[in-house]
Order: sequence, then C-alpha cells, then structure tokens
Amino acid sequence: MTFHVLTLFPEMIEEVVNTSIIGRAVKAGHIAVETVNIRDFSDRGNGRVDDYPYGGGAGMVMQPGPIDRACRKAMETAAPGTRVIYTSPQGRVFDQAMARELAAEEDLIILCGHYEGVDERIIEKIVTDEVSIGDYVLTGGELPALVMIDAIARMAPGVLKNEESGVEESFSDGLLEYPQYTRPPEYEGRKVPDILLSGDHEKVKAWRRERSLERTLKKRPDLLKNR
Ligand code: 4G3
Repeated sequence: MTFHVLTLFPEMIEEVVNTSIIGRAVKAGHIAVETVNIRDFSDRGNGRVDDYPYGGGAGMVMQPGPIDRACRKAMETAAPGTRVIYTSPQGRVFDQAMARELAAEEDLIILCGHYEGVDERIIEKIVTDEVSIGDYVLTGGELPALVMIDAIARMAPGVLKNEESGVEESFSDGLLEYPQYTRPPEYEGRKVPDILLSGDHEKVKAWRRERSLERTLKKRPDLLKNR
C-alpha cells in the first residue's frame, strides 16, 4: 500500500513515517509513503502557493493550481481511481471502521491543507473524501494525515508483528482494551489480579472480556449503543 501525501511540509511527514513501527514497515517494504511538495508546483517566481481570500477577511487561502499539479504528479504512480482524501475540520469524522475500509486500498492520496484552507474549487475537482480526525482546529493537515496513515498502515499485512497484533485491541470488536500488567507482581502494595498468575487460560480470557465490557460501560457507554 502506498500513501501519497500532498503537503507544504514534506519533512514533517517523512520524519514521522521513518520512526518506530511505521518506520520499520516502510523499511521492510510493507507500505510506502511518497510526499509531493506543493510548493514545487507554484506558478509564481517566489514559490508562493497562497493568496488573499476573495471577499476579504483574515488569513490566506491555498490556490487551486499548485495543488492540482501536485495531485497529477502523485497520480502518475498511483492506481487509476485512487481516492483523494482532504483533511479538514469539515470532514466526516475518522474512526476505526473508516481506517479498516481505507486499508483495503492499493494507493491513497492525502491532501494536507494549510492557512484558512484551500480554494473550494480544488475540493470540488479532485477530492473524493473529506475527513476530520476530530472536532478541533489545527494549524495544518499534516498531523491529521499522519494520524490516518498510522491507523491505516498498522492494519496492512506484515506491518505488526504477532505480539503487536491489532486483532485483540481496543475497537477491534468495538470494546475498550482490558487492563494489562507486567512484572513486578506487586508494586507499592498494588497486586496483579490473581487470575492472571493462575495459568488458567480460559479464566484469563473470561476475566479480560468482563473487564473490557465493564470499562467500556463506565468510560465509553456510547460504544455499546449499537450492539
Ligand atoms: C482545511 C484538519 C484545513 C480547513 C485540518 C483548516 C483540523 C483538522 C485546515 C481548515 C486542520 C481535523 C488545516 N485542522 N480536525 N487544519 O482533522 O479550516
């Protein structure tokens, strides 16, 4: 799977995707991340890609031309029909189900907006999916793009090792994760629950299921609504 990221800050994307588990997956060839610097497609001598908003008001708006050309560059190596995601607070809110759906794609193009956003005509022309990572405003779309890449890439074949496998984690069956413990068996008077030391795998499994349900009911009852 290849992520094509259209951005004014490619080094911000590259730094993160070359780190930790995602970095390991890139090095192993399980996924690829290609950045396209929108500034390289400026049609002004000074390399600028933003301008004042028609009608007045604060801030700047990204011009459609440079984004259009950057996207065409990405499409040269992406499969025909590749989805183009625009990260914005106006988008559909990203969740685990959306991550799972997007993980089935061969390529994804992600457009990172800046300033007060991008010219509306580029959204109409090239964007297939407008996605938000939550109800707050950031200075740019790079962090949302990285959040989505991480959530999607960890489900690609080969990315997680067996012991890191996402199968039993939070949200995989719509529940929160059960509590985890490691050594020592007692820390400052707080004991690891006896059942986890018992070696009875059936009992451990049942205990974990109960704790997941209990925790979900207490912390995120909204997750139990549609089940
Ligand atoms: C477009 C995404 C982009 C319009 C982007 C601001 C938050 C999110 C931007 C705009 C962003 C999010 C850049 N902030 N919640 N900032 O996913 O008003």
